[in-house]
Formats: sequence, structure tokens, C-alpha cells
Amino acid sequence: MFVDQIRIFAKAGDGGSGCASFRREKFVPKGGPDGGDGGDGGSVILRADVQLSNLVNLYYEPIIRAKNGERGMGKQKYGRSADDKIIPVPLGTLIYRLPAPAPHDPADFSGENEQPRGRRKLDSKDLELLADLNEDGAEFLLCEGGRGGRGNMHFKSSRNRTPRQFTTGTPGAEGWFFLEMRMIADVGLVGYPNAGKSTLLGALSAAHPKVAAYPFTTLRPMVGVADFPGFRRATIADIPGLIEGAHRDAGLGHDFLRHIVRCRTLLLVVDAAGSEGRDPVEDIKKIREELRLYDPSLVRRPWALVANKTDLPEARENLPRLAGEFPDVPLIEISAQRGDGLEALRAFLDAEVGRPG
Ligand SMILES: Nc1nc2c(ncn2[C@@H]2O[C@H](COP(=O)(O)OP(=O)(O)OP(=O)(O)O)[C@@H](O)[C@H]2O)c(=O)[nH]1
Ligand SMILES: [Mg+2]
Repeated sequence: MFVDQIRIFAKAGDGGSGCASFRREKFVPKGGPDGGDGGDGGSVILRADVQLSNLVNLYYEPIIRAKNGERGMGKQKYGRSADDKIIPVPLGTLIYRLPAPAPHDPADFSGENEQPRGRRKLDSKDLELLADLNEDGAEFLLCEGGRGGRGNMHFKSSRNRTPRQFTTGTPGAEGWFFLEMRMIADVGLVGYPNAGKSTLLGALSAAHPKVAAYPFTTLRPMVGVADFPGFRRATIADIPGLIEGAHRDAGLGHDFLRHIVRCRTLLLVVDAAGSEGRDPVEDIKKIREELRLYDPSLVRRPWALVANKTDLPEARENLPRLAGEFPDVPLIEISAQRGDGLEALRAFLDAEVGRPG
């Protein structure tokens, strides 16, 4: 299962209470206060981990609780502090704070101990961005554990030798959060279904995406790594195909556009042969329009036009038209299936985004 958005509830541990106790021992009358401090509650911490590809582990456990600190005890014994609960999340996870759901909202969690039911569309104004975990090992303190209380041994003074005061621990922080994973890749492959994006990813990297002659073969994003000479490399994300109206949620692509928002360079892959009776020039214009409607910054990004399926004879007449329509954009002619033109594409990617691996 591929989960790239999830709502969670987290609660840090409460601090343990301090203790009020007096030393009682044979032959030691009035031994004085000896109540120890409570331990600190555990915090809930999210940590970015490159090994994870999505948020599925939180889908099964959307409620996270760290343990409470133990109470202090007599004989000056401190309560044990609880361990922090460290939750691994994939690289590129954005963390938002959510307002607590209204108790009567049926599409939402109805109680802390229940699984989320249904999916209510989130309103972006509900969301407050707290952090962006975009480096391996980066941590975010989601909910801080409560502090332990103080035992009565600390309240002893010359005027009060038998203090009964102690403080209780402070409660651990808690809250509702929304996590969204946005893949981090250098290059994003964008195009209509069946343009050959997955075939291209397979040809450029060691990834083995599913390839088939029907639209929407790719159902979830996938990242591959292309290696260049001198240990340089670029990560390439293949997302499900886009169709017209994608920004309005048509097809599958829209939900995945967020995964290319962080790509430095976009490759617009088009079926230059127009095999399905489509016009490649129109395809590119529509895809650009969908990108613009989703996020205007996407069309300002460096991009190149990848004319695929040039092994088919129909491509021959379309190539000059593509070059004429988009004169300022690098046009790279390839056949992902046969491997033609891949060296030129690799050289382009290396120059554009290749970085030391
Ligand atoms: N003739 C020819 N066919 C190709 C080429 N590249 C891909 N194909 C074929 O085009 C079809 C679609 O390829 P995919 O790589 O699955 O296309 P996609 O863009 O990933 O499609 P979706 O995942 O559905 O969006 C498959 O039947 C491929 O074999 C090519 O260079 N030449
Ligand atoms: Mg595909």
C-alpha cells in the first residue's frame, strides 16, 4: 500500500508526580523528608529515514503515545523517565498541525482510540506547517514530554522541616497532525498516460517500473537513480500519467503532482508518434496548462521536451512541428524502448542536475 497523506494523533508522556514521604528508620526519629522527584514523560519525535518510501507504517498506527514518567518514591528515589517515542517517516515529509476535530464530525476520528473513518477533504487553511523533514536523520519534536514533579525532599527549609509539599508532573503535549510526503527527486517525468514514462525510467535507472500498453499502468510514484560518470547521479521520479482536467482531480495524476513540486527539472514525455490518435503538440500544451493550474511555479521550472517513440514512422512528421512550437526548449528525441537517444538525454540530465552521489 502507498500512503502519502495521513492524519495522526500524538500524545507525549506526562511527567511523573513528585513524592511526599518521610524517612522512617529504627533509631532515627524525625528522619526528615525523603520524597523523590517524578521522571519526565517521553516525547514523540518524528525522524526522517531514507529507507522508508511512504507513510504506511502510520496508517496502521495513527495514534502515537509515549509513556509517562514514573512517580517519585520514598527514600529519595527518583521516578524513571520514559523513553522518547521515535517514529520514522520518509524523507520529504511535511508536518502540519491540525485543529482538533469536532467531536460530532462523523467523517473524522470519533475518539482517540479509534481508527480514522472516511476521508474528509482537508481545507488548506486548517493546516499550519510545522516542519519539513527533507534530510536523512532530521528530527522534529512533535509533542514534548511532561516534566517530572518535585518530591518533598526539596521543600525542606530551616522553618519547615516537615514539608508535605510536592509538585505533580506537567502533562505531556498532545495534538492532531497531518503528515504529507512529497518525494524528493531531481527530475520529474510528466506526461500523458502511455507516453512511455515508466519505460524511460527503467531505461535510465536500475528501477523496474511496470510498463504496459494501457493507460494508468503506473498507480503510484516511483523513484529511480540514474548514474553518471564520476559518481554523479540524479534521482528521477515517475508519476502516474496526467490527463486534461488533472488539476480538478480528473484521472489519477493530480494526487501525485505534489511529488514533482520539489523536482528541479521536469521532463515532459510525449508520444511523438501520436499512436493513440493524439497530437503531440497539443499534448504538451495541455500538460503545461495542467501544471500551471496546479502550481504556477511548475511552469517556470527548467524543463525539456522528451519526444519518445521515435522508432515509429509516424513520429517523423511530428518532430519538426514540436521543435517549431517550442523553439526555446531542449528537444530530446528518444526511443525509450529501443534505447535510441538515451545518451543525449543522460548528458542533458548530468549537465542539468547531476550531483555527487
Ligand atoms: N514503439 C514504442 N513503444 C514504446 C516506447 N516506449 C514505451 N512504449 C510502449 O508504450 C506503452 C506505454 O509505456 P509505459 O512506459 O507504461 O507508459 P507510461 O507513460 O508509464 O504510462 P502510464 O504509467 O500509464 O502513465 C507500452 O506498451 C510501452 O511498451 C518507444 O520508445 N517506442
Ligand atoms: Mg507508467
